[in-house]
Amino acid sequence: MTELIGQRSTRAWQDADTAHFLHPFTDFQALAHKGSRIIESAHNIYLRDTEGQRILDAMSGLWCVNVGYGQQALIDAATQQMGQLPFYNSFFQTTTPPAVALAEKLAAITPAQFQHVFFANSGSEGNDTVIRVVRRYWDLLGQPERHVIISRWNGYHGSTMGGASLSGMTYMHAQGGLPIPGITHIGQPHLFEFNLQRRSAGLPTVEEAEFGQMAARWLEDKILEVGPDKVAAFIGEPVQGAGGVIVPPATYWPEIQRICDKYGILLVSDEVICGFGRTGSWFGCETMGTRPDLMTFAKGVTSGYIPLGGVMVGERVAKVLIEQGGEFEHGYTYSGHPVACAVALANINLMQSTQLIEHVRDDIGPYLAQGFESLRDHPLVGDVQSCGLMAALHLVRSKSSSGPEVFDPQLGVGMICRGHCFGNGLIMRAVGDRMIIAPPLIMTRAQIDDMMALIRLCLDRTLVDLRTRNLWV
Ligand code: PXG
Repeated sequence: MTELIGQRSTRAWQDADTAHFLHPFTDFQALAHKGSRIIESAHNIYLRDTEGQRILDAMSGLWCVNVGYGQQALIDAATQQMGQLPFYNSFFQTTTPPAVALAEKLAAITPAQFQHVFFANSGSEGNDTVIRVVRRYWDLLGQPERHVIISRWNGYHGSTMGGASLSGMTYMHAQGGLPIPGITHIGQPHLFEFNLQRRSAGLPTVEEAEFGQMAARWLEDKILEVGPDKVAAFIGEPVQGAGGVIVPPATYWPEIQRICDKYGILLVSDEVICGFGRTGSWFGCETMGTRPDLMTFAKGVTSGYIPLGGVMVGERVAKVLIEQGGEFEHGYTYSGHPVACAVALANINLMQSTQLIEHVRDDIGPYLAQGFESLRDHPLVGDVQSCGLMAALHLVRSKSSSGPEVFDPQLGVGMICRGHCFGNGLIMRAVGDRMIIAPPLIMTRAQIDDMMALIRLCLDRTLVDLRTRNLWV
């Protein structure tokens, strides 16, 4: 491999990177000025860059390397399948053993209503498939006017035209005339932000349980506004990932389920981040107690070793597509790619044989939650949330008795903190001033201890830095 790619200095890689590679979600000029960090290898939970620095990857690549780096079973599965059959399609009444075996395995590990899967290559493609499936379902039932899909502001569902439209990121919509028609958004169940707004409006704050119900009822308001006979589906992430690890109150999802049931609206759980153990169950909907009709997955299905995504189609929908649908005019060249499916199977088998879900649910999930709770005493930490192996802390300017006060977003305090993390060998993501992690599920308690110590160190350095810059009073 290194023979094909060749050895170069960090600088040489950076120059070629700038000359030819347009990175995703990147200000190209700013990156050209700064130069990329080049990640060369990885093992377990650690990355190594071309400068020889070891970095604790508390983001699992990008929310995906659930089993950690260097798992031989996944490498062997890919190698074996590459040799035997690197590719064949599943379009013209053909199939391949890895795709069939994975479909069967997914039917076994997902909630009982899921017996069928449609394969894609990413979460974005999975969510585009969701739009196609949902609209086809209502067409087949003779309700073609039921095309509106409700999503949430600050939810993330991908970057294709469909995925970005479902996403509630206004800065994405601003580029390219999005959302596409028939997609509308409601507020997110973000208690910290909601209460900040209440306080600044001079209104009393709201308790968590009450807020969960309130935020769910925004869905009912929207359904009534659009017209119940026009709404096809509601989509949401069990815990919002890219939006900043926003864990909804326990009262939120049961109320959402009740509202979907009341109006006969399809419930779509976007499990691209929450699936495959992240929340301490196989799927986030199990942690949150919902019964989705469709479930998007990607990332953790292969632990990111190779691209694969898809949609689990519940029997309510599958029955209609199969029995009444005729040909479904949708699919991707690589739907059911045999190498990706073989790696996914090895990944799921490894998760089962090592009882990785139980490890998160019973041991390190609660242990991480404890660690994060202990950060509440830090002067910069105004809020803490966690669920399974994902967690967030909100950086604040002060914590007076009347409630936390946030920094001016223009100051980029989250990015300053992220800089200290990078500098100290820790990958932690900043979403505004919310610092988030989603580390590999294989972490041991000792590794969590090391990570927590690093996080505290980086918070301390951030505080010193803010004082030096006169941003902390
Ligand atoms: N749904 C969810 C819930 C996601 O988190 C997608 C769909 C799209 O998946 P693909 O495979 O098309 O990227 C995602 C992806 C971030 C970040 O900055 C998060 C994602 C992707 C890129 C960046 O946290 N999540």
